Amino acid sequence: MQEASCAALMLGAVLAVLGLALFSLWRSAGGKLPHANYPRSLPSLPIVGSLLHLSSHSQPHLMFCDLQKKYGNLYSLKMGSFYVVIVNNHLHAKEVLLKKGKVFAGRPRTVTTDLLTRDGKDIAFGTYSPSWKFHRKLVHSALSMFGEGALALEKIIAGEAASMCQTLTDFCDKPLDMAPELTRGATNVICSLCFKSNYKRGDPEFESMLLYSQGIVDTVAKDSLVDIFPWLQIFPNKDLKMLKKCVEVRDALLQKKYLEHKDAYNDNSVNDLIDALLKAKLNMENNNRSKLSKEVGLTDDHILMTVGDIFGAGVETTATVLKWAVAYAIHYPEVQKKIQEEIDTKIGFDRQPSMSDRSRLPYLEATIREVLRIRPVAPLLIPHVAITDSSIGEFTIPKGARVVINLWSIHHDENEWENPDEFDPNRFLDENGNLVQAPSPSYLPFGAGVRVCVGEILAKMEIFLFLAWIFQRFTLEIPEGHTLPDLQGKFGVVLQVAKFKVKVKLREQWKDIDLRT
Ligand code: STR
Repeated sequence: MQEASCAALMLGAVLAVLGLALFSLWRSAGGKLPHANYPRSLPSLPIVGSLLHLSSHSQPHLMFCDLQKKYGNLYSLKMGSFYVVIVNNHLHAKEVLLKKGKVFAGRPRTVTTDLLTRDGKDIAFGTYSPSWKFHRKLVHSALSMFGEGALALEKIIAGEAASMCQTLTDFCDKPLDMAPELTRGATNVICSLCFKSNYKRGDPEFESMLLYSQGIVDTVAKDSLVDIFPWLQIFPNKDLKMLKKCVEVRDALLQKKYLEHKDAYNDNSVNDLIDALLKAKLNMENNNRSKLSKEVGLTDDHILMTVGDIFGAGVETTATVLKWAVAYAIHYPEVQKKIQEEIDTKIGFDRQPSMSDRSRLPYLEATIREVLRIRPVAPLLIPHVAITDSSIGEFTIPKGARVVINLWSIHHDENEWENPDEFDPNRFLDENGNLVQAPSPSYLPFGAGVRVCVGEILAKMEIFLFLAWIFQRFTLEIPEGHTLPDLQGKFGVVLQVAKFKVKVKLREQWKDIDLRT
């Protein structure tokens, strides 16, 4: 009798284990729990997923915004075999980024980002792990040490603004593509912070950097087919070839800077981001904590990739916002005029703008906020991944789901913004012309939570100072015979601005002043 019940028990246990194994196999193959409330899904087919239902639009942020009409503001689809949830509403976005920030702090691995970051050894595209947390903390403290709040940083930005204004003066009244100048300004600021060096106009290293950076922006992390179907790598692929080439050039440049820093390293003089990362690495190794150092991955690769991130992000994001700001200033001469009037009365012509003027120039600040609203730098942020089974609102989200925050929808939500497609800095001001803290909670230009942009403060300082310097001296117009800049934008890892020419006019008040003095 006892034997029989023992056997039954054993059989029960075996069946339970088998059941559990089968269940987890079925779940990992995309099986769904019977009573769970999953987000509404676009139709999908085996292998291709929902791709056939997505092909009509070339711009994913606009397409995902449109799809709300049919599927509501939280829906799912399949990119090949990957389950993706699209979030178009600020309440859900905040639940993902803030309330459940750690649960959704994962990142997907893709062919292109793996190539760029040596399999996720960076901060932006690396998934959530002890090593990621450690690196992010390091960068955060290094950035606040050399940047934010430090007078030195303001000096660096002002120096670059002065050099930019000098070039613009030299090219006054002729059709000029301002993009390379704006990019050089942003590059030199981040170069000073990362490497303590900078580039003169036309420097070949700078020109090659412009090229490789553009190549990376054009090809990385935009859910191209090879990211959705990694097996496509076996076929010749133009984009992938270009990305590999660009990454090679970038890596050689980073490696050179890194070795120079390693050779010249001195514990008592930590001057830039590389020094700070090297110091952390050496400290760890000297204290015989190499086991820890292995665990948190403070390898040469990690340092290089982290610097590559900060450098790439510092250049591409700031330059993009500046280009959008210039494009909108040309489209809206009345906005430009108001910015200039504010600068003229609050600063005048006897001195240059400084960070302490920020609170005195609410209209400029409101314009910057409006630019970041209407053309967010990263309209889909970077995709998040659910680290465990979780939920968003009343919907079940399975572990491994990719969660895309559609910042475009959030910044163009008609329930939150009046005429969201209209460019209007006044929406950030009250009736007395003072900045309103937050006209709508539906505004997240830098993301939020554990993955919030590490460079937010630096970016805001740069954008404010560069624009204040430019508009104090110049009026920007369309050159005769040219059309207005295209405001549509081209989707990529940043929302790119199409090339356009500007006529830079030196304002009357500056005509007799030689900027070189
Ligand atoms: C730009 C090109 C480059 O050389 C290196 C990088 C890595 C970091 C990326 C950057 C890119 C584009 C903008 C990103 C940034 C990390 C954070 C930033 C994606 C690809 C944004 O989220 C907008």
